[in-house]
Amino acid sequence: MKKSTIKMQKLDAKHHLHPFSNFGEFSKSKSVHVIEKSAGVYIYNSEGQKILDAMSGLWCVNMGYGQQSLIDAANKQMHSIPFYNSFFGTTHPPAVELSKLLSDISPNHINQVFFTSGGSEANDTMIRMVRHFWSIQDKPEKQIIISRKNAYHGSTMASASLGGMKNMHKQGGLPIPGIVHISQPDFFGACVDNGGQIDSLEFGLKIAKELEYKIDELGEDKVAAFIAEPIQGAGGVIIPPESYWPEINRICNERDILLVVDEVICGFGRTGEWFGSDYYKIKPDLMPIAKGLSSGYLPIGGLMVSDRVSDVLSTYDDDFEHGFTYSGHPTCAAVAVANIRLMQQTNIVDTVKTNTAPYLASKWKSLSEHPLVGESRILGTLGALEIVENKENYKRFKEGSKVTGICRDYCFKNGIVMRAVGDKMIICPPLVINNSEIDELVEKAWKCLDQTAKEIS
Ligand code: PXG
Repeated sequence: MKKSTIKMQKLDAKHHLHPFSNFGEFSKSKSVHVIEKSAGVYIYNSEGQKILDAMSGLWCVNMGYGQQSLIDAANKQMHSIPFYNSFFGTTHPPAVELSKLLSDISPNHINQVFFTSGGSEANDTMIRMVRHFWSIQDKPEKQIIISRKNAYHGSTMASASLGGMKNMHKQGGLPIPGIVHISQPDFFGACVDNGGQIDSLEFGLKIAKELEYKIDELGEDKVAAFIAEPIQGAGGVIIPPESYWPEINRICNERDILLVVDEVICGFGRTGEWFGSDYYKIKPDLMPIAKGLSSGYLPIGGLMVSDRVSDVLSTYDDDFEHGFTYSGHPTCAAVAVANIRLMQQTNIVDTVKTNTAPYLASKWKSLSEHPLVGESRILGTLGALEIVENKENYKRFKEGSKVTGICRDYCFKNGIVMRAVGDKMIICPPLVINNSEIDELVEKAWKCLDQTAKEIS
């Protein structure tokens, strides 16, 4: 290993606290991967190894690495005005242009955006805005937000409370009051619990109806909103059965609650449509966005607001007491503008729909023939493999057997990044991945599965 790599690893272990990491273990291990360079769908570590990034950084580098127009946009904006705020009656051209572009590409009834630095802040903003929305209408008791188990909506106190991750709730006294969780539409998980295949459409309906029962139980006059990701990402790429979203739509239409569709992962082309809401024909009242908005080149997020909500908010004759220093940060906004323009110019969303997603699906599905794979599922460019001990009866490996951790380590060795989430291996490659890179991705995934199977046998 190069001396410079070892030095970097030592310094990192000593001074850098990493997100979602075991601090004690990390500071001792000194084996962190140092990522130095990138191009297209590849990253390069400090040893010069070329690695196919099948996770788009962290579900965000949708347009791939090294896009010159994004780099130029940041450079140009830094020269004119790198930062100015959008408080106290000021704005700047990139924030104006980005708001307009977002209104153009989002569903017709959504025409405004409140900017944040990322998805967590977008979801915190959502909670305050939703409660304010009801309060303005003399319904201050409509406070509760219904979310789902195993959802991920961020890491701040409020967004981690919205999320349904048990391990996160264990730390820091979460969830905060006024947030309740119902089941996730985890079809494969239900097959595992059942020891065999169940009917997916019936299952989707059953899980969706939990929302209706929960609203009845709590009282419609107490419930402010329901939040969900179109496809759960960090929870393990949980693609709901086809019956799920139409039923959720029906329930939200019939009840007086707001529907919040968290587009932080599913937005910006992931499903072969601009938003997951377009794919599933959902009509959101609010849409948190981030990640793919700037292809992750600079941190920016936002809360997209429908006419229904903004019409009410604008009747309030005082301030909405909320905002961040970096709301609408000019340089971040300029990069997001360049990113969306590039997406439009290259017609990437259509390419995903007509070529990338179908080709990736055909290849990814072939992995279900591997002895370790109980299911391979994919929608757009979001894919998961369910790793099982026995495919016939949906039997999982014993808890703590770390099979997916072993597979993830082989991925790095073989020059590919995939994520291990519980019993799942997941992917979310850049939208710009081409067919031969998809071939490489799937060949490497097969090889890693083989090596894992050999090691555990
Ligand atoms: N909503 C969703 C659906 C997300 O996936 C957030 C909100 C929060 O965004 P910020 O920008 O505040 O991180 C996310 C973030 C993982 C992982 O382990 C996923 C996310 C973040 C970090 C790790 O898969 N998603």
